[in-house]
Amino acid sequence: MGLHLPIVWSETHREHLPEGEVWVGVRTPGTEQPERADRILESLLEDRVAEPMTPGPLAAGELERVHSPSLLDYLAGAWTGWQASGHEEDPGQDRVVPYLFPTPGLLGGIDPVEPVSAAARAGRFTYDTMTLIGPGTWDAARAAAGVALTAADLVIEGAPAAYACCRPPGHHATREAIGGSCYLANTALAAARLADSGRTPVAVIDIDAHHGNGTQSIFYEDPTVLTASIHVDPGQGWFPHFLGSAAETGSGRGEGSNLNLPLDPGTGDEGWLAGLRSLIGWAKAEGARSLVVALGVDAAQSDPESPLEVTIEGYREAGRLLGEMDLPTVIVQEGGYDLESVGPLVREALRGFENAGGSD
Ligand code: SP5
Ligand code: ZN
Repeated sequence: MGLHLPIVWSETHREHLPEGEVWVGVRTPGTEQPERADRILESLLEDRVAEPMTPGPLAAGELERVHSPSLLDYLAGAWTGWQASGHEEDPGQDRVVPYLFPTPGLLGGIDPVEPVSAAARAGRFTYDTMTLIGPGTWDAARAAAGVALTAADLVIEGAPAAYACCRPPGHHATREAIGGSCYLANTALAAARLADSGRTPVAVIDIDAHHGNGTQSIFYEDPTVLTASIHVDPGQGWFPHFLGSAAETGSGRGEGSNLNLPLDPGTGDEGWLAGLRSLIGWAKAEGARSLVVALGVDAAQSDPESPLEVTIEGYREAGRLLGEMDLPTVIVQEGGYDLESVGPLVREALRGFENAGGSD
């Protein structure tokens, strides 16, 4: 018994303290808390003797593989820009929150002026009001990106699989926007790194309860990275609301390289695992040669953020099915918000993965 796959993490995640989410205009306590990653690591270390690895600093240009220079420039200065704006005192807001959004309805086809106000700049690069930026957010987001990239490097160097304990999560971040508690696209960075090493096509299989809209959009026209997501149906009132339908299949050269499987609220192990089998079957049929699992555990019954009803045994079985694919695999942490169960859920998913086809 015991987990053998390398675990990569960074305690720098603790510097990201969202201290809430502005939801329907009200600052609520928020769910994406530092304790999440600490609880996950604690559960994994019960099973493992070796220390987790921590990456060094990012090299120049690593984030530009999946993000625009303008988003990265914004994120690097967002907190100091907010401080300079005086909004901590007037009106008394200690996190970066967007004020207005340059939607197509506002712009009417006209190229927008590049805004100078900190709150307007936030609207240019943020698509919801829930993804707050504080003093340590940029450092923590870069550390999480480094965790994902390091796990990908371990696999490229020959490890059969590696687990990236990323926080903040990443699958809702797009090339040029943050949202859904995500800042940098950790899963997409790992997938791009595998693609650049020649293990194409890479399959990304996203089992977080929410649609992986950021990963989807980054690779939407890229046939070398297949993206598949199983999630609660956004069309039935769930985040990210505007994306995630089965009609989204990729475009241009990437036509046919994206697969979405929206599920009804209340779906449990049987329907969820049947759906996962179909995503796996698709990735195999498309000839996937490496795998990135976007491991959100918020589809669990115990999770406050989604209406899916997957059990801990369901997560273990999901891990086993993904392990049976027998591909070089990077497992990247995404959501999972119930502090009591988040650690055991990740541990069981990883145990299932490691024991696929094995006996211990
Ligand atoms: C990575 C990930 O799982 N992100 C999830 C983002 C979805 N958040 C949507 C939250 C919707 C409002 N929740 C109500 C909370 C009330 N306190
Ligand atoms: Zn989620």
